[in-house]
Amino acid sequence: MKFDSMKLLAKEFFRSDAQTVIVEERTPQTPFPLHDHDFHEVMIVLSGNGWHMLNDEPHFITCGELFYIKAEDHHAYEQVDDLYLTNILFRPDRASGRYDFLDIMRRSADGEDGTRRHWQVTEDVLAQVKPLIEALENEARRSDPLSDAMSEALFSQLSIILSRSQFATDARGLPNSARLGHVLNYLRHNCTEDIDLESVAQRFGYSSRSFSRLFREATATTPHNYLVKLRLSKAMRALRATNDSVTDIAFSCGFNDSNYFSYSFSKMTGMAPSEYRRMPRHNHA
Ligand code: RM4
Ligand code: NI
Repeated sequence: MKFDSMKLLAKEFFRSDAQTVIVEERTPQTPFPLHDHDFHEVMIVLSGNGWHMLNDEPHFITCGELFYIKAEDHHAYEQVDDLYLTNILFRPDRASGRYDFLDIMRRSADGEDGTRRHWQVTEDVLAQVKPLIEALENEARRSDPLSDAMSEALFSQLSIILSRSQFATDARGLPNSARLGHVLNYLRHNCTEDIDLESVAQRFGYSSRSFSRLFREATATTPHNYLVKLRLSKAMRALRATNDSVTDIAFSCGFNDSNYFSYSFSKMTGMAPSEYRRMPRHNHA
């Protein structure tokens, strides 16, 4: 498949050939066109929201989402709203071999072997990795052999913590410091169901007023809006992946009114569902 997109080069970001990992904060991430890289990146959303187009799949992203983006992946950011993120850029080919951070990421995060490349990191884990990311950022500003080694060691720790966070369960009860992540994850996995947001709030231990407020602070959107965007992103994928009728897609994606679906769809994409379906790929303008 031929993509008409730009390629970002490590030499524009890394300070030396020996550097294997650096941090690029995007506070905020501005809209960014389709591109690939000659390095890999771990992207973690800190707050806000936006559309992340990854290999032609739209994801409506918000806080705590982690993506492991391989060099050859194509992605773009669109319609961002206070989207704050941390990018950790790394180069497998340069690693010294003394640290196995790449292996950790590979083993835990490589889509091809059935494990995940996209998951929710809860806010307690975000708080845990924050100082490590800061330390990594500081080390990576210098470029001498010891700083390079320290950066790799820090990334190694980060990778372990982040990989473990994929398997975090709420078996021990849900600490307040992790519940927003669990809510977002729950909504993402159940968005095609008939969801009553009041009961979701209750189930995760929120009063309905503090739920909306805390949700908005972290994501720059409301729970209702988030749900609609999640459903729309499912619908966008289904429009392209299937020949099902627009009405069927609307219903299977959790909308119970196909007019409302078409209205929200055009409001967001600027086109009717049927036009979107016909639109050539790799063009998200
Ligand atoms: C951009 C965007 C890209 C990333 C580069 C380094 O702002 O986040 O995804 O590859 O930075
Ligand atoms: Ni990128």
